[in-house]
Amino acid sequence: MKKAFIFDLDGVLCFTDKYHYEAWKTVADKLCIPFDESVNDRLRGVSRMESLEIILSLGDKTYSEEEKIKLAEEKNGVYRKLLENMTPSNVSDEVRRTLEELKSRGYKLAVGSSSKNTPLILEKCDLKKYFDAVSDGNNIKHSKPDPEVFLKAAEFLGLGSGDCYIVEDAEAGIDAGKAGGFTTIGIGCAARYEKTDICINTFKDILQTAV
Ligand code: B16
Ligand code: MG
Repeated sequence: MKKAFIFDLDGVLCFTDKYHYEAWKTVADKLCIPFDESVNDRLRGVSRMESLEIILSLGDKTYSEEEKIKLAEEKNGVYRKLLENMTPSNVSDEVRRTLEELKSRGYKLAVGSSSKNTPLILEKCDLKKYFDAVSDGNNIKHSKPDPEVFLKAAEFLGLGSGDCYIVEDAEAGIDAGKAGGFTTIGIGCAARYEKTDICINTFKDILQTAV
């Protein structure tokens, strides 16, 4: 029997996609690069700098490292301002009740997110209290699909990858989970991905896995 669940943040516990979209669109519009929801979907679970590379590849200009860092900082500035609007109401009762039920069944819970803004999001949404460990973009060198963020989360819990489920919405996150030897649970886009081990429709379906 597994001992823990490691949750992706954006797209699983809460939804910041619209903020990422708005912030990247500000940068893309300034550079006259076409940007829409389908491009935004390709950025799920992908690090900030890799997301920028994907957006810049849709334009025809090349940028120096310095320019790229400035563009990423600009996006993050807009994004963090938007995150300030988040409140605990941005996390559903379904998510909160499921996390509480998993804890009462004795499971350890952790966050495994590519985002360097994880501490701010957890604080704004009052989510920190549910988790025994947090592994995020601030403690890793390699972003998803590399398994580092999840392996670190398991290490912080004092467990091995065989003891933990990963819950993800992004293909890059499922690839990361599989590469690390975890059992993966996919929701949203990841529930339609052929490499996902267990596909669920809605967050509380996790409870059927955790028997
Ligand atoms: P930041 P997750 C990911 O979070 C997002 O899905 C992805 O769109 C974003 O680019 C990445 O975090 C980095 O975020 O710019 O805040 O460091 O899905 O792994 O929780
Ligand atoms: Mg995600």
